[in-house]
Amino acid sequence: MMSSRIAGDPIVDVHTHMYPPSYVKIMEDRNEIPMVRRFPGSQDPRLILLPSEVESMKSDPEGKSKVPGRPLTKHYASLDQKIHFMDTHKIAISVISLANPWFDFLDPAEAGPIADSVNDEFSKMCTKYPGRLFFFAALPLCASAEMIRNSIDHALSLPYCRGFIMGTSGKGKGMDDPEMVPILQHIKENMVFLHPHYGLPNEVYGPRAEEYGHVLPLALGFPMETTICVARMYLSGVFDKCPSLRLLLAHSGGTLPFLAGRIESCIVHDGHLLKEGRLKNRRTIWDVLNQQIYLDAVIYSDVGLRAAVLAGGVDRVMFGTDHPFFPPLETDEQGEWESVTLNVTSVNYALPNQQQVKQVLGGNAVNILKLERIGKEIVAA
Ligand code: 5CU
Repeated sequence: MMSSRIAGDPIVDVHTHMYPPSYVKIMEDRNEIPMVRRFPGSQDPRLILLPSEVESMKSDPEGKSKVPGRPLTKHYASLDQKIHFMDTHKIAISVISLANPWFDFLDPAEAGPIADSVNDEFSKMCTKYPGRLFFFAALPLCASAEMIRNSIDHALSLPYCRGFIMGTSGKGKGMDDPEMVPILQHIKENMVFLHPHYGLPNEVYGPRAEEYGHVLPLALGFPMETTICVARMYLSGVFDKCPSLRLLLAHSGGTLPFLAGRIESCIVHDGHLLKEGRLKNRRTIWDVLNQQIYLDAVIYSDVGLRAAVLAGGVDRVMFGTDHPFFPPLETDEQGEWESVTLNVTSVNYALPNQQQVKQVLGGNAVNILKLERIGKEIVAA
């Protein structure tokens, strides 16, 4: 593969999802989350994904008072629509990834071949737009270790693969499970994009949760899930056992930039860790943030973005959109999305100069994910 220069100052989206048609078909054939279902009162089929959505399905299975989930518009599965979205927002390059919950729910015996075939579908999409699309592959984490290793090797043989997306549940016991260590070691220095799906137990949202739509699980459950996952990885020593691991955290690290100091303080004041000798010669959570962690810029405010940059370093934060989630509700979905412009504005507002703005909007992603390495010249939009 030869190296080429990317023209101009491209905007790069590192957090942008798709459900390819074959994956939508899997969800259509299911009657548990994740699933796609039609309801009499809704024009589009509905995509029902989150554990918190199960409660409303239980109390109103026919969706008579409130249709559950979100509309499955063509933004989720259509490549033309992805390119239209990119063009509308002047995004030169997208690193696309399967959205949650990946292959976590599949029968372990089937998960390997399905994952390889979905990753091949992603690869083909990238081939149609050389240089504009790359992808993070998804892994059959519910399958055997051998199958997972084979899928890692398969994905890495695909030219536009730039790493892996995975949820916080690992092989079912979380990312601090010792069985995840050889898997993360096998991934080597390729990026792992860690993304939430499971949120927090429904009870924490209280008995009136259904009145509040998706706000609590998405605004609070997702970020806390990511934060807890990374804290567990840190406390179990995953970052030391996998020194080449590079972790890109969704939603600017959940609440990690804000809570890292508190995590550190709880560690150094913990008698149990002291007695076990685990406080000696350790890297702090700040060290790990600056050495092995990258953050996306999907945080929707300059305050959050500043925290991400202060915690991670300006050269480790990368722009994202979370498309096709967070579409505009009252304006045309084919036009500009407020969720995207808010993230662009936050980057511009939070950073002191244009050099840093360009880094976060695209330059960092090009360098970190080696997006210049394709077989031909890339012409930025
Ligand atoms: O709106 C949602 O449910 C989601 C989701 O499931 N995954 C995601 O990445 N963003 C929003």
